[in-house]
Amino acid sequence: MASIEFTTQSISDKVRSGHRLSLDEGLHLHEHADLFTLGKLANFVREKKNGNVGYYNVNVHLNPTNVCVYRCIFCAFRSDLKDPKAYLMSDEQILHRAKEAEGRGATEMHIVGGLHHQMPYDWYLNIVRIVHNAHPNLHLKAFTAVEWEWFERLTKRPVGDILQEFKEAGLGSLPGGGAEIFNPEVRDIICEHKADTDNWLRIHRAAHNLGLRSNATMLYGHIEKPHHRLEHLEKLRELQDETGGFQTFIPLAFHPENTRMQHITKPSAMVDLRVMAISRIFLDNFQHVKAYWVMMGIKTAQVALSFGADDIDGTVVHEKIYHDAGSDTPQEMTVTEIQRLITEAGRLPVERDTLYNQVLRTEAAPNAFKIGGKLALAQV
Ligand code: V47
Ligand code: SF4
Repeated sequence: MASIEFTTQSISDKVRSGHRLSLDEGLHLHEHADLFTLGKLANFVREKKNGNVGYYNVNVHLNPTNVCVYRCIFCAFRSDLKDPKAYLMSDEQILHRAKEAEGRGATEMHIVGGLHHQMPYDWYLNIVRIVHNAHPNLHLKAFTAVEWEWFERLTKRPVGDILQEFKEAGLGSLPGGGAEIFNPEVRDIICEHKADTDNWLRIHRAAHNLGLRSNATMLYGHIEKPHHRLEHLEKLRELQDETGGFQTFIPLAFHPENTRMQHITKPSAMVDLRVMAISRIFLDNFQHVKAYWVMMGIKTAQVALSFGADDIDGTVVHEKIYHDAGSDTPQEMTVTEIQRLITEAGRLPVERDTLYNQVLRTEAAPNAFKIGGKLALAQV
């Protein structure tokens, strides 16, 4: 076995002098550094990139159907076609949600769902088209790489063409879901059949090449091992070197309730913070790392703002994927609550739009907004 010629101290010095970590160095830190050393180092990187800002956004989720041809064993959201819990939203229901979103002052609608056995490609395209036509100021962050790959299968067309068609219909960017864990053996167990790692990366590359930004996620705390996490992060870092198109990385903790992996214990706050910190340190070419409070819980998300995260996502109305899997976080938080929890964590709350431009509002008309520019580090 090769001797290990680094220590936590030597790796920390490397990070502080702005150098990139190798996979082995990242793994060493993830497995051996004590939590506070890891946190301090992640906080160093976080403040270097984003100063004291804690970003949030005002968004709503739309999950147009829970019917899904796939059977990921970590998923509590999906339903069979004939299951009593199966649903499929009508155009009217979708438009009602979009109107409600705009009425609440949302800047973003996050659209993801199941791959319905019977719905054609045009049904998905129509969702983006009708919402965009009725509410052009709402940024549509829609469909994971798994869904885009499904659209390729439905149409037999290349994803570049499909993304272009959706872009013309009003698509704004891509969310980061569907990445799960890139290791093929683990992936085959937890989400057999759906878009594999090469396809997930290929689709994000195609989006970036069209000027569409996207996010990236990693599902942890199930059957993966720490080295699978580092391999996953390394693949994302490589693609980001190539395209620069990722905006935010979001580590997602596995929620076991109502899934086929119910026997697994949900990751502890310690694991959540460790994964958050190593992600921030390792992904040196990602500007943002998000502590998705719906998944982490509000209290851990607050601490995560000092363990690498600079963003806690949004007010998040109508979220189903985590709540079906037993998340006991509230269905939504008001802007005042979000601002309070960021301030309590010692950070400066800044509302952003999906593309990290500052959102400007007045107290007199809080549901109206203007989009400012990007924050310069000197301002924060
Ligand atoms: O891909 C599903 C995960 C993802 C469970 O881009 C689960 O801004 C834990 O990607 N326990 C979808 N995780 C959600 C997602 C996301 C969320 C917030 C923001 C953004 C963004 C993206 O949810 C799926 C899967 O990895 N997931 N079931 C579960 N039981
Ligand atoms: Fe379907 Fe997505 Fe659930 Fe997998 S995670 S079963 S693709 S809805």
